[in-house]
Amino acid sequence: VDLFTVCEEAGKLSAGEINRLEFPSQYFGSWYFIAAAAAGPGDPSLEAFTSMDNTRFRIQEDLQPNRLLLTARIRANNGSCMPREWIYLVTEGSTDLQTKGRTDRITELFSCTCPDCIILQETDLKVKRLLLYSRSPQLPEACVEDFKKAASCSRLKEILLLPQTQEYCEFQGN
Ligand code: MYR
Repeated sequence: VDLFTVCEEAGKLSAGEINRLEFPSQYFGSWYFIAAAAAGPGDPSLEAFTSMDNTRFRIQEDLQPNRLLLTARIRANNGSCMPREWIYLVTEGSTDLQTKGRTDRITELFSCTCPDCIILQETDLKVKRLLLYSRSPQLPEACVEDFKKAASCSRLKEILLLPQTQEYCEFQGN
């Protein structure tokens, strides 16, 4: 099959499997960062990730309504654990997310070809990237390949796979 066919069929980003009725609660809990894609080498979109060995995220309801608390534990290549925190703002009737304090940034959710993964597209003034997350630390190779295909069809050909050679950092109380 030619590239056009691949991109029309398998490679198209789709939000079809995003369950809007349960949104956002079906995404609560723990996630692992698997891969990221951007336009090309030197793209600032991937800069933040090049010194990471692995990252674990946790999503939960915030105390305020229509807000999600996103916490991360980043394991840097040098072994240190870096905690990070963001707040997502949820708009009724949409699965697009805004990041508190980053009004230019929009995060869109897309389906992944395996059941327990999700693709995020982050766009802001400087950045356009696709991010792949999974409920478990490893994803079947085929899902990662499909992610690469989807990225390539969105003209994002630079792929960064998280090395995941070190242990995951702990969340307090786990
Ligand atoms: C960043 O590094 O710029 C932020 C990364 C966001 C990570 C989100 C990981 C979990 C994705 C689950 C879907 C969330 C939908 C409410």
